[in-house]
Amino acid sequence: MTTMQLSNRTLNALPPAVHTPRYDRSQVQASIVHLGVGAFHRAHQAAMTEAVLTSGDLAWGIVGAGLMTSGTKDALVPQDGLYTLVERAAGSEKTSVIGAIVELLGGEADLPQVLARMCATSTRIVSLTVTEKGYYLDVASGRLQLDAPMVKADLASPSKPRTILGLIVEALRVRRAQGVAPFTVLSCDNLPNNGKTAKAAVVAFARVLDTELADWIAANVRFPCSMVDRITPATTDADRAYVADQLSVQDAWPIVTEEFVQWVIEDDFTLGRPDWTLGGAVFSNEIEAWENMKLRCLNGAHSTLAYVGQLMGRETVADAMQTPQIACLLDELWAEVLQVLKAPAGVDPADYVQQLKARFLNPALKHRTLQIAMDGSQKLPQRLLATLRERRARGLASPALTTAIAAWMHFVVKATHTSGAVLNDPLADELRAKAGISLQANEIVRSLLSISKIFGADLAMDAGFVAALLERFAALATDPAVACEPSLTY
Ligand code: CS2
Repeated sequence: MTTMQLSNRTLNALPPAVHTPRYDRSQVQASIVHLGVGAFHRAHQAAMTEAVLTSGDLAWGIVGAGLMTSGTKDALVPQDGLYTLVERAAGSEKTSVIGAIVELLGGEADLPQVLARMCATSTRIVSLTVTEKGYYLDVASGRLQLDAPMVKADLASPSKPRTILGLIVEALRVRRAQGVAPFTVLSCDNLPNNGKTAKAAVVAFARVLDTELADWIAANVRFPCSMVDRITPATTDADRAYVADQLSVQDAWPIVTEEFVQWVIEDDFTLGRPDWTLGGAVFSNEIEAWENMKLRCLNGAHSTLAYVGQLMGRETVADAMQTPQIACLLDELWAEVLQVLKAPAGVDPADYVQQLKARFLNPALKHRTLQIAMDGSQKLPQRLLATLRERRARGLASPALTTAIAAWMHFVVKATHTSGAVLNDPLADELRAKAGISLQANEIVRSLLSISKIFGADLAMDAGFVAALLERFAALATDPAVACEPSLTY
């Protein structure tokens, strides 16, 4: 096994089939600060930005910042920010070394530097992949979580922020005071209207501190919405070994992703933006329709696969898809979604779903159901409950969506009652308390359904839905495979 490490110095030693940066990295200007430099960002926005740099426009380098940990920084600084991106289709793959991230910051110790970078005149865009929970909003009500410890701490010492809200508001305050134009805030998280959501969170946070600043942000800072899509499983040691073998150099943190990539962005940037169309992005004013289609068809099906897959012992998405009963359940779920979906103009959602099936079946991606199962409390509302509500409003039954919600409940119950199990969710304590109140299915379901932060108040009061959910929960307990079969109720 090789001991040489990927870096600017070893780029020339890579096999010719590997694509490497063909521009002068020393000339790249860092103008994008990205908060949340995880696998998804590196497979998606950074790869799109690489295409811009490759075209010769060197104005758009990325400063990649990890807020919670320094993991990415520790892995990539010795590699001059370089990493390998393997794009895998079912029978082929492309391997590239990405050079778009020109500076890395990470962990608490670097937060003052992250803030300084955000305040710098050279910074034109602050982009975000911080997952649903990073916005500190109650998903059901959209209210800022003023009682969240991190939010409280940032409000108590705004000049030493640790959340994205604190960082963005402080950086904008400083820029405004210094007469520097505000950067554009570009959310790349899986939230409906993610730009509007980010704006609501930032403005609400600022309002607690300084009403005038909040009004100024609301009037002057742009928060374009964007729909992001690329299935990117967490990197495994097997991926690392594979890449080392292919490259004949070590890469501490390569990324393995699918061939498919999609980014639809609202074109609303105050200080310019890269021509991301060079990487395949599309600028559009129809983001809401794109986002809803993606959240409900892709992410809704993903969460369903994750919880049902976990119940049936399926470790990966591709394994779960190979299970006929689960495949049937998904077909039924997609039928429920498409019946009420408003697709973007010119897009046939049935084709979109066909494409999704192929993507989920991709055997070259080892996407673990447990990875997708995390943070369910933050994901259910926009992925499953939004469609459910639209169907209820039209008087339509939703057996597949209801099965998915019941499967999530089983997942929570299992995590509560299995010793040593970890429930990875910001509401874990509350979920465990609710799921642990009783051993009676009926009480457990009602107790979980009473969490209004997830379910609002309406669903628990809908007798028809509660009865259907209880029935689905019981059916899954008896035999998940049978419970997944089409219900033929509509
Ligand atoms: C997944 C997403 O982990 C999850 O919840 O559903 O990360 C999904 O892979 C991406 O949104 C695909 O674009």
